[in-house]
Parts: sequence; C-alpha cells; structure tokens
Amino acid sequence: MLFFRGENIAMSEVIGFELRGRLAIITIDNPPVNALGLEVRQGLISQVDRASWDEKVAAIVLIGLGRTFTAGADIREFDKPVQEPHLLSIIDHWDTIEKPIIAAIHGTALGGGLELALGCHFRVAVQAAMFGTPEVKLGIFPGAAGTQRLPRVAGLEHALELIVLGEPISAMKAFQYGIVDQIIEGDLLDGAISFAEKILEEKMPRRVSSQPKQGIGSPDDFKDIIQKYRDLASRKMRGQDSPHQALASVVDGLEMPYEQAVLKDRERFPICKDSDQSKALRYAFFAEREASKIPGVGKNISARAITNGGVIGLGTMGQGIVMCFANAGIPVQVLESSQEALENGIKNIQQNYQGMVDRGRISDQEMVNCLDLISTSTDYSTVADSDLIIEAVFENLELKKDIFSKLDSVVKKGAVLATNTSYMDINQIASVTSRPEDVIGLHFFVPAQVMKMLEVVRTKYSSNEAIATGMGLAKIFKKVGGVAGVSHGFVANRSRAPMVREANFLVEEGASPAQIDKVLRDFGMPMGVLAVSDMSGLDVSWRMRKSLAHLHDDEERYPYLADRLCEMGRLGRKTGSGWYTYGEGGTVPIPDPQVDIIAQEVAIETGIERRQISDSEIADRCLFAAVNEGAKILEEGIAYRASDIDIMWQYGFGFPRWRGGIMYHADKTGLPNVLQKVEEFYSVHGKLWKPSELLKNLVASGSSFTQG
Ligand code: T1G
Ligand code: NAD
Repeated sequence: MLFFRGENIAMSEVIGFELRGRLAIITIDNPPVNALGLEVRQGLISQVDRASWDEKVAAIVLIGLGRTFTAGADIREFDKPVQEPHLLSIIDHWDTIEKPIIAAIHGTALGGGLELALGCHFRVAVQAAMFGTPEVKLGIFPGAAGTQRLPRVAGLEHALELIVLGEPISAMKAFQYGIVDQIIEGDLLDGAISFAEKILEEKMPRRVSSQPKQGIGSPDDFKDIIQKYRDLASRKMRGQDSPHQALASVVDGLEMPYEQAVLKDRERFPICKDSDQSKALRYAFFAEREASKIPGVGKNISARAITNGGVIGLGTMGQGIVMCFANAGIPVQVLESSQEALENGIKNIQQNYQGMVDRGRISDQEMVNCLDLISTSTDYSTVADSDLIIEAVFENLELKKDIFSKLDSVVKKGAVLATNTSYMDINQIASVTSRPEDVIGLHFFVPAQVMKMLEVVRTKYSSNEAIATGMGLAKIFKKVGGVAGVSHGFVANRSRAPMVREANFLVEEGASPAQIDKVLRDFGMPMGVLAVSDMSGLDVSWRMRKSLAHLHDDEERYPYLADRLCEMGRLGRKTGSGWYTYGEGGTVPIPDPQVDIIAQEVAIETGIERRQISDSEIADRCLFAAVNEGAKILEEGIAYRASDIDIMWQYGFGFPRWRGGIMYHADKTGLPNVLQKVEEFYSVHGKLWKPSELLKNLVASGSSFTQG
C-alpha cells in the first residue's frame, strides 16, 4: 500500500482539509450519508497523511459534513470489484500515526463508519448520534476489523450485542460502553477542538483499538455469552447466516492475534458478500427506500402537518393505531359508538402499556405520558380539529360510508380522512364526502402498534398531498410506507390471499395443516399460514365469502372445508379449535386428527381425490399462487413496483428478508420455472391459476420482476 507523503498531496473533492491553530480539521463531504466509497477512502488516506506529515499539525479532528458522520461502506459498490484502498488498510495504517486522531460524530456512525471511528484514537459525539454495526442486516459482518476492535474497546458482551444483532445504540449507551470518550454539548466541532486541545495539553497517550495485539481471551471463558448470542441470532434472524458468521469472526479474535484474525476475516468476507442471502438483503435495503418514491409525489409535494390525530372505533385495530399516535407523542382523540366500548378499549391499551413497563421496554412515566395523550368521546364534534383521522370500525361498507359523511360535515377542511379497511372500495367511501381528494386508505397490520408496514391506499381521487401525508405518517410512526391502488385487498392482502386459498385446498387434497405450515416455516416464514388463520379467526374470511357469494364464479374452486370448520364452530384460537386444536385458552397449535376426518368427508362430498402430497408441491402451490397474483397486481397498476410487493410481505407478513421478497424469490427461482408450474396447476386446478399476462411476457422477453 502506497501512502502519501506531505509533499505529494492528491486533492480530494470529498475530503476537506483545514488548519485551525495546531489542529487539522478533516471533513467528509459525500452527501447524502457520507458513504465510504472509493473517492472518500482515497481522500481520507491522502488528507490524514498530509496532516501527519505537516509539522504545524499536532492533532487531527475527523468530522462529517451534512446530516451524518458516515453511514458506512457504499453499499452500491458491493456489486463491483473491490478497489484499494480498502477501509481496513486505512484503519490499520492510522494505528501507526503518532498524532492523535479524534472522530467527531453526529448523525450516525454505522458499519464502516463506526469502524472508521474505531480507527481514530478518540471519539467524541453529540447526544443525538447513533452507533451501530448493521452489517448482519446486509448479509455480511463488519469487515474492516470491527469484529476485532469493538470487543477490545467495548468488551465482548457489548460488542456481540452490536455485531450479532445489528441494532444501533444511542451515544449515551456508546459512552457507557466505552466507545465514546466524551459527549459534546453544543457545537460538535468546537467541542471536538476543545477535547483535542485537552489531550494535547495533558499528553494523553493515543488509544489504539487493535491493542492488545494478542487474542483477548479463551472462548471457554466466554462460553455462556457466546451461546446466548448464538441462540438470540437463531431466534431473531432465523435462517440467516450472517449473524453466525459475525459471531464466528468475533470468536476467532478471542483465540488468535489481531493480524491473524483480520486475515481470516478477509477470506470470510467475500463469501458472505457474494452469497444469495446478502444479495437479497441488499435488494431489500434499496427496495425499502424505493417504496417511498411515488409517481406525482416529488420533493415539491409536502406532507401536511399532523399535530393531533383522531381514531374512530376502538376495537383490535383502533387500539393499536391509538397507541401508534401516543407512542409518537401526538395527542389523539378517539370516537366510539358507546361508552362501554371506549372503556373496554382503553382498558386493553392500559394493559398493553403495563405489559411494556413490566418487560422493561418503557418506564412508568412514559406509560403515563402516552395515556395522557389519549382522549375519548362518543361525540363527532370532538374530532372537528383533528389533522388526520383514521376510521377503524367494523368491515362494513355502508357503515363506513355513513361515518365518512358525518366526518365530512364536522371535520375542518384540509384534514386527511383515512380508512383502515382491509377490503372495501375506498373510491366509494371517498365519494360520499365533499372532499374525496383528502380521503386515503391507511391499512395497518395487526398488531398495529408493532407491525412495521403501513399500506397507503391511493384512490382515484386522492391528492398527492394526502398521499404524502400518509407516507409521512408512516415515518412518524417509525413504519415503512408503501403505496397501493384500490383493489380487493389492495396489494398486501390481495397477493397473500391465494397462498391461504391453496393451503386450504391442500388440506382437502390430503396434506395436514401441520405439514403445510412446517413447509412454510422451513422456508422462513415466522408462522405457518394456517396457524395465522387460526390466530386471526376463520370467521373473517367466512363472513367475506358469504357476503360475496352472489359474485362467485362456479368455474372457480371453492374452499368447502374452510366453510365446514366454521359451520362446526371451529373459528380458530378464540373457540379453542380451527385448523388445529388449542385446549382451554391455549395459543400453541396442536395437530388435530379430527381435521383430517372432516377433510376426508368434504373430499368425498365434493369429489376431491385425496393423495400423498409432497413438500415441494406445497411450497410451489402456496408461493407461486401468490407470485401469480402479484404479477396480476402489477399488470393492473395496483402496485408501482414488484419491490413494493416484496416490502409489504416482509414488513406486513414477516416474509424472510434474506429471501428478498415473494417477487424477488420468483426471479431467483427463474420465471420460466415459475410459469411452468403455474401452467401445470392451471391445467389441473382450473381458473384460479390462470397465468398472469405479465408473467408470460416477462418469460417471453427473458426479463424479470425485480431486475427489469
Ligand atoms: N451506501 C450507499 N447508499 C446509502 C447508504 C450506504 N451505506 N446508506 C444510505 N444510502 C442511501 C440510501 O439508499 C438513500 O438513497 C439515501 O442514502 C438516504 O438514505 C466495511 C461493509 C444512514 C440511518 O447498513 O441505515 O459498512 O434512496 O433514505 O432514513 O464493515 O440510510 O435517496 O437514492 O435511508 O435518513 C453498513 C445503511 C454498510 C447503513 C439514514 N451501513 N444506511 O437513514 O435516509 S456495510 C449501513 C442506513 C459496511 C463495513 C461494511 C440509513 C441511515 P436514495 P435513507 P435516512
Ligand atoms: P373490531 O371488531 O375489533 O373493532 C371495531 C370497533 O368499531 C368496535 O370496537 C366497535 O364498537 C366500533 N364501532 C362500530 N361502529 C362504530 C361507529 N358507528 N362509531 C364508532 N365506532 C364504531 O374490528 P377490527 O379488527 O379492529 O377491524 C377494524 C377495521 O380494520 C376493519 O375495517 C378491518 O377490516 C380492518 N383491519 C383489520 C385487521 C385485523 O387483522 N383485525 C387488519 C387490518 C385492517
């Protein structure tokens, strides 16, 4: 590696150099997030070397311009050949620089950003800064010695917490962990300069984070901690390799010297980076950001301010939505049809918060603050001044229309009126108001205060501002927003429904619910599809089938067994049995031989031939039914991008992120293979499997859903 001498300085567009007294101030200026791309790495080497050779410089302060210190390596470079200088070479080189280097951190020091900070000899930060090594979420691990340096700086347990789980921590916590030397109040650069002067005056020795060079302990000494994080990784990121690779890298550093462990990491890293899982996770990273780019809603369209919210209906969903407002610190007015319903709903919310306090997730005071933000009433005039109102009453079109016309007559102009309906036609709901442009769908997933997805439904009337406000609300609620058009079930539920349908049919044909669910869990889904149906209640779809019976096409296969279970009072968990049995108040699905007997009866009555069904047929039918529907959704313009469907599956249904998403998975499988299966099932099972035109066209043109 060639480092620059003082007299031979390459200028850098992205790295600034300024002399202030005896300090060199080196700035990273690579918007939007100061990612450590090639140019930044080259600039860092040349400018820090320049400072190290300049006799006027006694110490170096490294700071990020704009919104952040640095968000780490440039993820877009991962698909290109690696170009020197590698971040690791820079960091290792800084160990040998005699002048103290101080990292001054605001915004985020993530991944390579934190590793860069660890390569500095001291770190100061503003209180709002965040620190972390999110690499495992990209299918990799901290590849610039973070797995070796962080344990030396923060201790093994804290390092494993960051490296294996990938969640960021606050500056305060980083200070407690020894990652940050001082929290700066007021201006960061001024604070960092004072800190640098202090260490020069006190002749404080530089702290080199690769020290001690020998391994830092025997894995046996840390057996329990290592096992704890291995178990946590297996539970929280089931099926994902990267947390285990990250853990293995840290463990290597216990037993071998720094240089050797780092060499081993250099072999391990490209294997992780080039794995299918990492590619899928990187796809998911960008897909999530792409979802916020909405046609017609450019930077010139602002979201309306939401200083107070309203919720109509305090049932299962209303309670969760009210908690979302309260958790975000936004006062919320709740409206119900009776005092009793209000009291019941508030009691559940209180219990929910109390549970969070008991688990140490929030403090007593935070619970009180949240509850104080919630007001209740049965009088519509109380929501007159709300900026955004979300209706979450029973799934009944006439009721919803009635509520929207009442809202229209009392609520101030400019408020956004939203419905949380799962299936109703929001165009019809909007059209009963005098301001259909302000009406949108805000489809939350159950439990609303937990699930990260928010599907924002754009009707044919919705204004761009109303959509921007819905997407803005997703951010305020710390959720991921994605836009859908009006269609039965919009994007998320509509694309998932065929998976449920096929699971139901497969039981009629001879598979057991446990077999089907195991196949899907083994694929990576958090729960089997039939166990989820039992949890939600089988009566929800039963009621819908009955209400839409007049539209049923006799050429389409009908789920008789699902109806039969409901007719027998087997509505799922709440009645103690459904596709499984639960025992009194139980939540664990227990296989029930009775279901097999009922399925045999239904099969005889409806002329279905029962047979042994292979796991691969179960996977193909459940997954490709959803893919085919996803393709129809795209073809009809109900979703803008295949990646939006993927994001909804990840954050709405827990689809394994390391598989990218249902549409990405189809691409990986190869669309010709998918189409072949869809056509085969079409010929056997009929109309419901009619292949999507888009799918056929993509196969014909050799393209894919997600790569264009
Ligand atoms: N590389 C490339 N682009 C990035 C990026 C990155 N690291 N981080 C963000 N962007 C883009 C993003 O796609 C978006 O682009 C824009 O910046 C704003 O991002 C060696 C190998 C920092 C918390 O995983 O978590 O270091 O859509 O919308 O909500 O061991 O971005 O506008 O075109 O998300 O304010 C590890 C990833 C890398 C951090 C800011 N680092 N970034 O959130 O803005 S691997 C990460 C984030 C690594 C080392 C290893 C977030 C953020 P566009 P945004 P935000
Ligand atoms: P729920 O039956 O638990 O609650 C509905 C609430 O609305 C009840 O508390 C009821 O008293 C109240 N209500 C009825 N009429 C009212 C009126 N005129 N004024 C005020 N309040 C009234 O239902 P839920 O599961 O919370 O579903 C609510 C909506 O959310 C439905 O449209 C549903 O499709 C949708 N949704 C449900 C889920 C889910 O999984 N439960 C998920 C996403 C969306």
